[in-house]
Amino acid sequence: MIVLKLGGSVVTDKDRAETLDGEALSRAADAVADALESPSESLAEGLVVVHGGGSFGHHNASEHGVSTTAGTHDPAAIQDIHGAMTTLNAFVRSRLLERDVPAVPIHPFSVGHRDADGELHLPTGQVRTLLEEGFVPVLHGDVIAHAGEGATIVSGDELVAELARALEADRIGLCSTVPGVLDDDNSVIDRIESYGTVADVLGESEATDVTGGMAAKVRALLALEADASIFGLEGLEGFLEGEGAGTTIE
Ligand code: IP8
Repeated sequence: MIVLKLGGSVVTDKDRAETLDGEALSRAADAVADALESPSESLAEGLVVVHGGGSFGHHNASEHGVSTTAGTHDPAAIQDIHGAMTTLNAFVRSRLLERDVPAVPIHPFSVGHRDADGELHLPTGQVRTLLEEGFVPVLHGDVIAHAGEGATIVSGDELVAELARALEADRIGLCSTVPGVLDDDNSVIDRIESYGTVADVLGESEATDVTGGMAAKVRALLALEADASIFGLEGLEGFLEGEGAGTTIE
């Protein structure tokens, strides 16, 4: 099966609070619907979609000083962050449903938690059952119960890694605002087999928010069994149809 992350900055307008990028979201939903019409071997075994926050959730989280490690005990803060993310989740699912993709919600706040070491625990029985019953579960970055911290943030990327491990995904796709992992000349790196080969381009010293984010993504994906790809919206349908797209991380 395939675990697909739709980046928050792909499907929302990052510059305006709680605003969709409706056109991008429709393109993504079209690509998913088209690919599901004649699914590749791994897609036929199921698709789980995870989306990030973009202009939903992140500003609420920073307003309340909540991060993946710093928690809150304020139920109003949890409501703000979770509410923004479930609103975005409903938009994502309705675009998929409009195209007859059998999308159903799973809200991580209601099912998972972090232990006192910050490790994420996400039961996947319902995801597995929904997949077997032909649904496309749609999860999202969220707030999550955290032992000793109240509730912290769980990112879409963490959920993707956890789901891919637990469900033994064949392929993982991260649909991002860039066409892949870029080298110094801004061209897409075709394949990454070890972090050492790309450490210079993704290195901490030059890390802006975006490259820092990409470095963390590449490290996390290298640690997983399944092949992963990072690509832009234009690569989404090809990826779902089984073609190589953007950068493949082995
Ligand atoms: O955009 C974060 O998810 P991400 C979700 O995948 C939040 O980092 C801020 C609640």
